[in-house]
Amino acid sequence: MISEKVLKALNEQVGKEIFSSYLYLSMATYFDSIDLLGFGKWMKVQAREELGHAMKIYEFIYERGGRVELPAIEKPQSNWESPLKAFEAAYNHERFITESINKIYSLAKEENDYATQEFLNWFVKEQVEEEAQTELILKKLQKLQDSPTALYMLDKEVGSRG
Ligand code: OFO
Repeated sequence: MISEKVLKALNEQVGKEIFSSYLYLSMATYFDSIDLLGFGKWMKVQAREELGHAMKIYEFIYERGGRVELPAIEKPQSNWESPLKAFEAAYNHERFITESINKIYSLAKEENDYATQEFLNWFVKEQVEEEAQTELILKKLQKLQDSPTALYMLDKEVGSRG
C-alpha cells in the first residue's frame, strides 16, 4: 500500500505531466501559426510523449492500490515573442519537472517506499533526456541570430522527429 503523502505527490505529478502535454500542444499552435511546421510537429510529438508520462504514473498508482484524482489543469500560455523564447520556456519547464520528480523521489526515500523509488528511476533518466533535447534546440536557436534561412533549415531538422 502506498502512503498518503506519496500518493498525493504522484497524483500531483499526473497533473503536471498533463499540463506539460497541454503546454507543448499550445506551443505547437504557436509554431503552426507562424508557419514553422517542423517545430509544430516536434511539439505535437512532445505533447503525446507527456501524456504517456502521465499514464505511466496513473497505472503505477493503481498497481500500488491507490486511486488517481485528477487536479485542475491551468490554461497554458498561447503566445511567445519568438521561437527562441518558446524554447527557453520549454527548457525551464523541463527543469521544473525534473525538480518535481526529485522531490517525489526524496519523499519516497523518507517514507521507505522502495517501489516508488524504483519506479521513479525511469523518470530520473527520462528527465536527463528531456532537458538535453530542449537545451540542444535552444542553443541552436541562440546561434541563429535572426537568419531566416538558418531558421528554415532548423525547422526542417526538428520536423524530422518521428
Ligand atoms: Fe514528462 O517530461 Fe517533459 O515535462
